[in-house]
Amino acid sequence: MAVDLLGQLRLYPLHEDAKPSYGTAGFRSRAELLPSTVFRCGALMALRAGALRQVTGIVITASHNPEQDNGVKLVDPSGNMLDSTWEGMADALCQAKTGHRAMQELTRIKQTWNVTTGGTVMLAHDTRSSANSLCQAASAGVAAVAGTAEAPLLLATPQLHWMVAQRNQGQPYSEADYFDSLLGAFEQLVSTFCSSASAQFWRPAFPPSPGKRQSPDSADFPLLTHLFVPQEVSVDAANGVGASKLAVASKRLNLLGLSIKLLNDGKAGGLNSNCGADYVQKEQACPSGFRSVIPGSRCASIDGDADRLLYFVPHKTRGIELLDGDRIAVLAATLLNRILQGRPAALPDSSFQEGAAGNEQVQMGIVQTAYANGASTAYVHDCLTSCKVVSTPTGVKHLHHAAAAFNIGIYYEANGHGTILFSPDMLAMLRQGQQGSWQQELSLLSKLMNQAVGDALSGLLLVEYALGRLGWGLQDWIDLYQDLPSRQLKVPVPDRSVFTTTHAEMRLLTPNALQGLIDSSVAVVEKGRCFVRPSGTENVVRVYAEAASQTEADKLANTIAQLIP
Ligand code: 16G
Ligand code: ZN
Repeated sequence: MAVDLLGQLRLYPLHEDAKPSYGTAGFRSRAELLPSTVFRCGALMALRAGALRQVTGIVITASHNPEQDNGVKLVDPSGNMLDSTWEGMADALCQAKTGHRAMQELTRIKQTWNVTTGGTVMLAHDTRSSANSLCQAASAGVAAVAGTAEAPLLLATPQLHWMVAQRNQGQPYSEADYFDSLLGAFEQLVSTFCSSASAQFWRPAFPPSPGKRQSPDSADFPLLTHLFVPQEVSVDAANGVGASKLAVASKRLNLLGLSIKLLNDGKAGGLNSNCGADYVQKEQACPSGFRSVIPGSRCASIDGDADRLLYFVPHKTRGIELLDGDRIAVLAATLLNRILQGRPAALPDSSFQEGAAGNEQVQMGIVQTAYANGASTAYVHDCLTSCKVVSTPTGVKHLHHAAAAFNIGIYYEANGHGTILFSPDMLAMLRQGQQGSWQQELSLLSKLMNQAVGDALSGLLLVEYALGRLGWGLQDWIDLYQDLPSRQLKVPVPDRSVFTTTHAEMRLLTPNALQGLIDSSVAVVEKGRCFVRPSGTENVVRVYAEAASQTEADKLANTIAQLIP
């Protein structure tokens, strides 16, 4: 039976206060403004599935935003975010003021892509109370263009991205398969490369450098540094969807000696309320619910939809030592570099040329954004010399694309969003590796790391494996470099679109003259760096400043914030 598309569009009218705009990661706003946007995204993603004859996906989530917000993340058949060539169409469709105009946009899309019928769309949602009604809107949108909406599942964002990618490659794609893939890879990595048998194997080849500092964890060096030492990690699950997913994983991880102590698991506190990765990073403070955690212990924090991960060490006061996304990228690069060089267990040592004797066939790169702490960039330049550093604008869609250009592309935003991509050529080469070889280790790491998008569970397993494999404690990781003090501010503006940027958002093109004023202020600050960029998720501009001291960084950020017209 033909569907009355116009009639359906009119059932989901654009709210008069809604101003939908496809931002850094899809549409996001207060939940009550979203039904029209979500309905239309349902239709759009069904048409994209129909046009490409593959499955697409939609996640109803507003990530680290408060509970009353919601949003929609659109998943391409590759498992990545919606191809940027469709963002303009998504905007035009969602901004159409009337059902009739929206219908015209859909007709235009159908004609451009020569598609008459929608395809299959997988749906997921986080723990927000608005999820049900918005999932219904998305399903109705899919059905309105004669597509097939699958039953919505409670999932972490990266799980759905993974499932869509697997399914379109003809691979097992259920949630159980997701856990099997990640946890199975972790189990195999630990048993093959961190067991006492493999420790014997590694020992003669990679003795510690004489006279170098040994970490507290490596007192029994060399044998024990290669064993997977039992660890406990206290994880702040942001009272979000990641809590139940981590609970599933932790049963299997316990057997390997990795014990996850779940806090902010959604049983008491509010979603992202004084907790979660965004809170921990922006406030540089311990999340709520961590009172019982012993100062100095190993902690991690994920966000409301479990695609961001940070590590931190609580101090005796409320303060923390933050190990952010930049640091996760550097840890990953160090591990991969040493695997490629066949010397995983060397101690942190900045005089050692990490990249010098690497496997030259393999091009490895780290992708950062303007927010990457200058000390992390300098460390990669100075000590990971075989690793190229590339900067892109903020947002996973930009980083992911840049990382895909390398054989091994590591991308992490400072806020903890990222993963490691292995190119198809690289994966083909790795498949030929024998049991216990570096190829097998990298191949298992490619299964551990979500290849579709940043994933907090993947990231946590990577960090734990890397530390175990290198024989490092948190302090070794912290000692790699010292972050430059920084300050972030946000300044509300009437219209953020007047702020345009270049050089991966590090410089302003407009408003005219503002960049010149920023340059003059930065020039007189020791190790000063500062940039201003419009947010892609809120109507504000963000100011980031870095300097040799916290006082100077604060002062620089405040000075620039006051220049914002
Ligand atoms: C979104 C992005 C995140 C980015 C942030 C920046 C994805 C999946 N998420 O959360 O990567 O760091 O926006 O927000 O791309 P902003 O533009 O408001 O500063
Ligand atoms: Zn998120």
